[in-house]
Amino acid sequence: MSFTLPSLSYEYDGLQPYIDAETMHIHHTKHHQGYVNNLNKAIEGTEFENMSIEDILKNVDKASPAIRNNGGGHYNHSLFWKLLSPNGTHPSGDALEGINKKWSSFDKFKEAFSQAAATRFGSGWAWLVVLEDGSFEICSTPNQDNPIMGKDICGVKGFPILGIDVWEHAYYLKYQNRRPEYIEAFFNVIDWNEVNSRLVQSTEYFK
Ligand code: MN3
Repeated sequence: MSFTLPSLSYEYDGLQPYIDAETMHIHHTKHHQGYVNNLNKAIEGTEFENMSIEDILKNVDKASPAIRNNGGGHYNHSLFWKLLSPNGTHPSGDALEGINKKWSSFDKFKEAFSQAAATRFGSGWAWLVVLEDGSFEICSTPNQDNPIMGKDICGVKGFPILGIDVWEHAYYLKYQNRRPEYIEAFFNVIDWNEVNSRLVQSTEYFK
């Protein structure tokens, strides 16, 4: 089995003015495609060859650095594209309920999430995760690591329902060193229906 680059459900210029077309084009066709190609090479002839991408990440402690980095890269970006939409929505449903329960308001959540994303040193991701008991946490990971890789990765073992890529390749053409502006813009293109749908998927993950 080999992994393939998922297509986007919107055009490269669909997220403008918040995320520019050139960044989206390079990010998808060069960066993500690179993770896919390198992952396929790295798993060839190994015990990971026929595993799902989730299973690869869950067993990452047994994997080579190439599998970890490129497997994480493939999973994270596949997730990221689906969380974005030209028609960004307002937080709603069970996701909003979980956010209010933990942070008492959406604004407080947004502040905490933005802080985690802004202060991740170097390249990485910030996440909103749901834990096995249904409660929410925010955490961040370096490189292409992901919360489903294990508890020691993110401080908690949770299933990511929202994530933001804070590698410079995700924002540098438009925002240069102004990562906080990119994080603020990101909130305009989140598809909260997808966040809610991942929340539903999380029950399957914890089974
Ligand atoms: Mn990226």
